[in-house]
Amino acid sequence: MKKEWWHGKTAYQIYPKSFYDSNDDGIGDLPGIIQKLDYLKELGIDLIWISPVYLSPCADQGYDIADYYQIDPIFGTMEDMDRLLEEAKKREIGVLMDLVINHCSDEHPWFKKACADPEGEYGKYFYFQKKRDGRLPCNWRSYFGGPVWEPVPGSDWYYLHVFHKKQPDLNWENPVLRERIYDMINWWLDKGLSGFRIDAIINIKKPQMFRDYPADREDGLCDMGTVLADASGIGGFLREMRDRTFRPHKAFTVGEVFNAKDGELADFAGEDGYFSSIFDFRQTVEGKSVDGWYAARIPTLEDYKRCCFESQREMEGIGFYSNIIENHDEPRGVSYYLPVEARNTKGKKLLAALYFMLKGLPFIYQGQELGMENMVYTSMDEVDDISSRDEYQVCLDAGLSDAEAMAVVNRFSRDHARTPFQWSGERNAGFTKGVPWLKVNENYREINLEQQRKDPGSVFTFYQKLIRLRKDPEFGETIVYGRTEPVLETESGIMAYFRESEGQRILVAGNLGQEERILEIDGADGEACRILLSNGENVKVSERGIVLEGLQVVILLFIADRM
Ligand code: TEU
Ligand code: CA
Repeated sequence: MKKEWWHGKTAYQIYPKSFYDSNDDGIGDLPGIIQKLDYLKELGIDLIWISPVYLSPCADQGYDIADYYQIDPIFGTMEDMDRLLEEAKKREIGVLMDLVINHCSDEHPWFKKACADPEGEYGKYFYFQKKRDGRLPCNWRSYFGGPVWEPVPGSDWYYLHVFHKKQPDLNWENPVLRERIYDMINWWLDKGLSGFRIDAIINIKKPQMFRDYPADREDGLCDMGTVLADASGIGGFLREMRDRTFRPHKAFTVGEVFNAKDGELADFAGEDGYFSSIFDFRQTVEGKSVDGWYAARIPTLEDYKRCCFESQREMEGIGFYSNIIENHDEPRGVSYYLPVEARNTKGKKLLAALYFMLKGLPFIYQGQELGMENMVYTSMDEVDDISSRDEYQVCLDAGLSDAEAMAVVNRFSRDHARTPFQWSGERNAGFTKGVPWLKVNENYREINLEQQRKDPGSVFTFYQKLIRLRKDPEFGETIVYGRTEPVLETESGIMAYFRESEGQRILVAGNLGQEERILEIDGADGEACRILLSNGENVKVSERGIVLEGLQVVILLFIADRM
């Protein structure tokens, strides 16, 4: 595999609004990120992805951009952004911004001009249609509920939005629009960004605009997943964008790609792919349902294991997935994948090691390194996220009681990940001296950085060690480039795999249950193995095998001349 500058990195997602507030208005900001760069360095991070900070009315927390060339005043100024790039560079940290180009905000000047004259120049930047025979052009359902068509006030035109109505879709079929996007991307890359995380990109290619698909709910609408499965030709757009922007800048790009079709993986993330990498969402979508959150099932650790191995196999020889256990759209990984009895420091480290050691580029979402957990919501008044609001309504429409609907929101809300970072045991978890824009999780007195930094047994310290392994001169190469070989794959309650390169093997073995387990693995005996990391008090490797306590994970280096 051709080596790339980013292969050995460890990435970190920052959700700026909730990271660190430098001026006590209750909202995290760019100067706040700058103040915490040394912290990220201490953790071992060398690439950060910053969720959107562009000018935005924040209908979808910045994923609705009103000006791609301005920083929203709640986050700071363009000077702050330049300073962030400079300070990050000094510390050898690369910065990725979020590229939201499927749609913009309805408050973007392009859209305002378009609404004033849907048939004019700017009208072609979007999708405008009129009703036909009294019906909307098609029956697609927006991701945030309701039809994708919204009337332009005071006219008989409708515009298309696959997300919220304040997020009109940009018309990628229009070459003029594409040029404006490429100009913008190059403008940012010229500033010294390392690249982008690319939002919702699969949506830029629509199938025929006037085609209805079979309704999958009583609202008569159909899921966008069905619609996109019928679209073809996205490659033309993505290749053009890559060649005009990312490639000449040697930028790293990671695509938010949910529905790549079978056999298209290399097109998206191979050596000559549209992107450097794409996120592995197999475990994220496992158990989800077109009916909505209320019908979704939370994956078990067994499901999690199966998903990881499937993805590792699928990507082998093609490229690098970007691996996650959570992001700003998901509940906290430890609250989601771990069963209740495993939601403790030991279980959190188990999950950390199992995902982090997989082949690919690991992304840590802010607070994950502390083992931050889900909130407990008792009323919708405490919930901000538009997707949670929509899904709550879907629950009620499906006949669930308020209490049942709240339970669903508690399982899946995007706000779980968006609560302020827990820096310390001080008021508001040390995130702000003002009033935080979103409630801080009450558990900040037990779970916070200040305390974990001092504790050699903390989740934070464990993540630091995991990150260091990736950079180890002796075996880091194997962790970055080695093949993944599942072992004891059919044994339930165990997730174990080798990372193998020439002359070196590293075993990652985790006990997903509470009872002691003994793993018989060829070549594993006390002398032939070196313990690189474990979350247990003692690691017993003997002729009998590897003894794992409940929830124990071990990372063992098999010494070459004994193999
Ligand atoms: O998400 C795209 C997306 O398709 C899913 O995340 C999903 O629709 C959503 O989480 C429903 O709960 C990206 C961003 O990550 C997300 O924050 C934005 O809301 C969305 O795009 C629109 O820009
Ligand atoms: Ca602030």
